[in-house]
Amino acid sequence: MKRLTYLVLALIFGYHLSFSQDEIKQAPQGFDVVKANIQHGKIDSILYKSETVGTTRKAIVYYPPGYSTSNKYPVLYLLHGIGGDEKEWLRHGTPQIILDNLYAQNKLAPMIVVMPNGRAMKDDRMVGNMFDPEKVEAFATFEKDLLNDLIPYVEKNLPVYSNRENRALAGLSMGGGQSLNFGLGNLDTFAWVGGFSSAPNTKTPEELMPEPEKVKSLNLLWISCGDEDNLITFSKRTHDYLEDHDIPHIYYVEPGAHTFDVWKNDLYLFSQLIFK
Ligand code: FER
Repeated sequence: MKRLTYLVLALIFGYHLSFSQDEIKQAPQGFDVVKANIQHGKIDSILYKSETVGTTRKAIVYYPPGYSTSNKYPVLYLLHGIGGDEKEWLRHGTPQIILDNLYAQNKLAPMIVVMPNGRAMKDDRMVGNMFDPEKVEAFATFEKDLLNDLIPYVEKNLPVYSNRENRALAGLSMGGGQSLNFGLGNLDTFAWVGGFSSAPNTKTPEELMPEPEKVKSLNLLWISCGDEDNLITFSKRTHDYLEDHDIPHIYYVEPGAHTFDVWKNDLYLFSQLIFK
C-alpha cells in the first residue's frame, strides 16, 4: 500500500514538473530575424535626473508599432548584465526585432520597454574591471534609482499606467538578480517579475521571500536558466524554495549557456505572458 502511495505521488509530482516545463516552447526559427512588410516599433532614449546618483542618467526606450501618445501603456523595465549598460540588450539581444515580430503575429500586449543602466553610480560606463566591488554595489544601489527616480520620470513623462499591474521587471544575469531582488522586495510596485539566468547577486530565498505567501500576489514570477550555465544554482535554489512553499511560478530550464541565445529566447517567451 505504501509503495502504491509513493508511486502515485511520484507520478503526480513527475507530471507536475514536466507539465510546467513542457508548456513552454522554445522560440521558433526566425523569431529574431528582421521581416519586411511588417510594422516596426521605435527606439529612442530618455534622460532622467537621478537624486540617488546625483547625475542625469540615460535609458533606452522601445515604443511598440502603432504607438500613440493618445493611448496609455504598461511598462516593462528590462535590465542588463554585469558587463553591459543601457545599450546591451539592443546590441546583443535585438529586442526590437523580437518584439516587432511578435506584434506582427498579434502575440503581445502593447507595452513600452525601458532599458536603463543598472549600474547606479556617477560613472556608469562599462570600463575597467566589471567585478570591481564598487561597480557590483552600484547594481544594488539601482533599486533606489529605479523606484525613486526612473519610474517616477517615466510615469510623469510617457503615456503609461502607473499601478503594479502595469509594471513588469525582468533582466538577465546581474539584471535577473536585480529583478528578483527588487521585484520580490517591492510587491506593491511590480506584478510581473522575471529573472533570466540570475547571477550571484540574487538574495537567498529566505531573504528574498521572508513571507512566501505574499509572493502569491504576483501575476507572474518567471525564473529561467540555460542548462549549461554554472550560475543555474541561483535559479534552482529560488525555484526549490518556491516549490517547497507552494508558490506558483514558472521555472524554465532551456538548452544553452550564459549567452544571449538564451536571453533572447527568454524575452520572446516572457514578453508574451505579461500584461494579459
Ligand atoms: C559572479 C559571477 C557572475 C558575479 C556576477 C556575475 C557579482 C554576473 C554575470 C553577468 O551579469 O553576466 O560571481 O558576482
